[in-house]
Amino acid sequence: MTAARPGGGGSEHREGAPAASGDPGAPHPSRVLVVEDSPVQAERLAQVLAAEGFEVQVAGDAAEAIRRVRTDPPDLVLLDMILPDMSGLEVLRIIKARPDEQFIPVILLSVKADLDSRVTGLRMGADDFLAKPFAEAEVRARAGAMLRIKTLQDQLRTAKRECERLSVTDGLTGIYNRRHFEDRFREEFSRSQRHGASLSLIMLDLDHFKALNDGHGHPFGDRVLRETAELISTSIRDHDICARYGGEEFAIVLPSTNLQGAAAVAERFLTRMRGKAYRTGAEETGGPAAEVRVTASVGVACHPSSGVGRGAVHLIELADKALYRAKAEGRNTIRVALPGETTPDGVPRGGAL
Ligand code: GH3
Ligand code: MG
Ligand code: MG
Ligand code: MG
Repeated sequence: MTAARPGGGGSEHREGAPAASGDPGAPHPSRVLVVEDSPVQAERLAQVLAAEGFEVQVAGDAAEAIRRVRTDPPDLVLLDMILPDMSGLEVLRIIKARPDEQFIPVILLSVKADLDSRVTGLRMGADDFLAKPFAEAEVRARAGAMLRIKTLQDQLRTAKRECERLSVTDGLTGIYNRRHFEDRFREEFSRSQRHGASLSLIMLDLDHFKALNDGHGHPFGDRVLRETAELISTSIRDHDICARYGGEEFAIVLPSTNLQGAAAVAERFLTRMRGKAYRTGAEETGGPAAEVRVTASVGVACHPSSGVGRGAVHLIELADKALYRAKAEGRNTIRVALPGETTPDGVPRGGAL
């Protein structure tokens, strides 16, 4: 995933294609592509399927079938084995060679005696067969069964994608969580070592946040965390990674960015934060309305200019150390890591990476 926010990188797919006609909640009829060069056979199949409520398209050759599958994938393909321009098995291979795309079931149409082709077809990923000449009831039953399997496959795929998104997302703010930060940071650090490119890390910690919670209530504190996450993630590029590192602390990974560039990005966060006024009042505290400003302290470190000697963890230590200095030197400010700087105890807060 390459996006500043979880779920920001992938494209949406049509999911959960509905099954046969008569399905009460069905938003669209299922779309079936019949690939058959005999107009008589194609017409017969199309009629049977259309009578079931499916939206049927016919492709008379392999080239048209491949074009349709690529530009507007159907929910089911009925594929003749013998086509004028290419073998049906070759078309099957092309349809099934898209593992990241949606599942498209393929029913091969073959003459009963052609056992070898059937075995090869199954090995190549065909989902079912229909023997010519067709019995209409069998066409209906097999198409319906395949579409039921497709609906389940689509639901599974959607659920898997949602689980993946949740596993990398911080529940309160919607940005990446710490686990994802650690995975991506390690990857980006190795990449920067391999290619000799700069990699910067910004650690940002809200100032006096405990007092803010105590004075205005936790729901208000939560709102500040959400809006800070929003402010940061809308101030960075798509391939930067913004995560909630801990309670009121954020980590931002900036690939291909030097120390000066990262400090400029951090300055942008602080400027926007200083300009932002939160209104608080009756809903949060029961007290009179007030305007609250929230500031943050920031530490910035960069590989290789900060003198990172002990790998990715050292870069975190250095950004942390710079953040401590920003706190110690008045808060609401940025400090950059200095070459050779070490943490007092040499251990990053929050454990191992
Ligand atoms: P400093 O300027 O030194 O960083 O002071 P601070 O008060 O921000 O730091 P401290 O570590 O003392 O307090 C952090 C506070 O953040 C305490 C904790 O209750 C609060 N916090 C952590 N997670 C959440 C959360 O999810 N929601 C809310 N509302 N508060 C949180
Ligand atoms: Mg044919
Ligand atoms: Mg903190
Ligand atoms: Mg704090």
